[in-house]
Amino acid sequence: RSRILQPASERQPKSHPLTWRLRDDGQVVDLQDYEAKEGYVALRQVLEAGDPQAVIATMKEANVRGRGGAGFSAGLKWSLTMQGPDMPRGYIVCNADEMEPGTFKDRLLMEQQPHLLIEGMVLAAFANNARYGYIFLRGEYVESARVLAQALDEARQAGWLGSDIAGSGFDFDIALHTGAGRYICGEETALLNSLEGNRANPRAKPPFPGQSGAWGKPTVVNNVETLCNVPAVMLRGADWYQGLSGGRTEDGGTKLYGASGLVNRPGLWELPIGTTGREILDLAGGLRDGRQLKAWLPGGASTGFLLPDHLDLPLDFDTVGQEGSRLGTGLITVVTEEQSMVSLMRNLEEFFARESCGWCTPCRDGLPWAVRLLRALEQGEGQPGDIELLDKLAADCGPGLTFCAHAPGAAMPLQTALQHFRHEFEQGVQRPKGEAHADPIPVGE
Ligand code: L3W
Repeated sequence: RSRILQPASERQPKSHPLTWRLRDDGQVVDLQDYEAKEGYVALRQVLEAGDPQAVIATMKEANVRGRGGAGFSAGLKWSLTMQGPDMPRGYIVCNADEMEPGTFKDRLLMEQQPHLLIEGMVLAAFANNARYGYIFLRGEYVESARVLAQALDEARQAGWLGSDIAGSGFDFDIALHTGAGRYICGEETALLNSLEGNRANPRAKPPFPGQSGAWGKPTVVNNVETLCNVPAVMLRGADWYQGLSGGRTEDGGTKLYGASGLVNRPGLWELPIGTTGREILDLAGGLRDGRQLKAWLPGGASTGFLLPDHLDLPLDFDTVGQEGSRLGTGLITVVTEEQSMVSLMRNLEEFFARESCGWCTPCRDGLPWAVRLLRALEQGEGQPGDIELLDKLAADCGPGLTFCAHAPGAAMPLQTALQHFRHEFEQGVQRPKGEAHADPIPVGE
């Protein structure tokens, strides 16, 4: 089991909401450990106060933005659920279907801090008048499943889940649901269809899940990391949370940032939101064997390529968005000078094409077409017009043209690769058969 989410370094001071309760030995924080470090104190206080609207107000004030990648305000989302005496009690769904390439933050949180997630979900349930919760967990995360199942039992036995939680009269329980290995299940409405036992096609929005979600009831869907921020926000307040970013950006709190690819120490660190790519790559020990950085993805495959010139930008939701990319999951993938952008894009688009649910034409037909063109360019067998066709296929997958963000997510790295590294694609046109680019490093299959 990976232990790269480490506590107690000078960069992870005790104030950090996600990591300060971690054990030094990297083992699971069980109920006893968790309670010894103010675990479930926030929940007890909130239940005693008995004011769900106050919880939502604090979340809004703290401006906790969705850590799954989109950055939508969690407090605002909670305030939009259909509530009231005539409404059925709905659901809290934790999106733990972590499958974004290069992303492993939610796995480490669940493997090491399961009670943090459980407490966050009960707090969310209280704020949103939910009766049941589901953790929709990526099926391959067998260690997370084992740890979570044990923690759910512990919480139930201690009275933090079930009927009349902490004597408050509030009832809430959580079921662990494992997925079957489809990236599209991380899209919230496809996730809900899958949870209901249907094919995982995304649904049209609106209605948003808060209005009509699982089984037609009001449903809040939040990412693991988002929910794990809730206990500390409730314990220490909105001003404290805002202050954690140290004025680097208008967003509050910390973020799990990481790096993978050809870096010396791939890893994951909790840092003030707005930390720069340069600081993160420094923590990762720089690039391996003195390689030079050519480009980087700030947060998974469905973000746009940034350049070395962007390394000093604060990595927050809005700044990265202004640079033609998006923060995404905050786990950086580096691309070095020796790597072929055409091979890399062929690899990424194969992933996106394979994971398309097939519901919308630009995604179902456009992505495999893009893969065929990229394979030809990679082999130096591209035809004149192929690059313009790639431009068009990517544009046809743009925002608003498909049911969900899968196709726009596939288009963004392709469009930015074509924008910044067009010459590499041009090299693949009309080359003598079988002659590939100079020394491309295989990207992996
Ligand atoms: C109520 C409105 N709710 C928006 C809610 C919406 C959803 C959230 C974000 O994610 C992202 C992509 C990549 N009333 C609302 C509303 N909402 N308007 O806000 O919505 P949206 O549409 O901006 O994005 P999305 O389709 O939920 C797509 C990011 O995902 N991505 C993928 C990451 C993958 C993982 C993983 O594997 N764990 O996180 C990578 O970049 O940024 O923007 O809840 O209902 N008017």
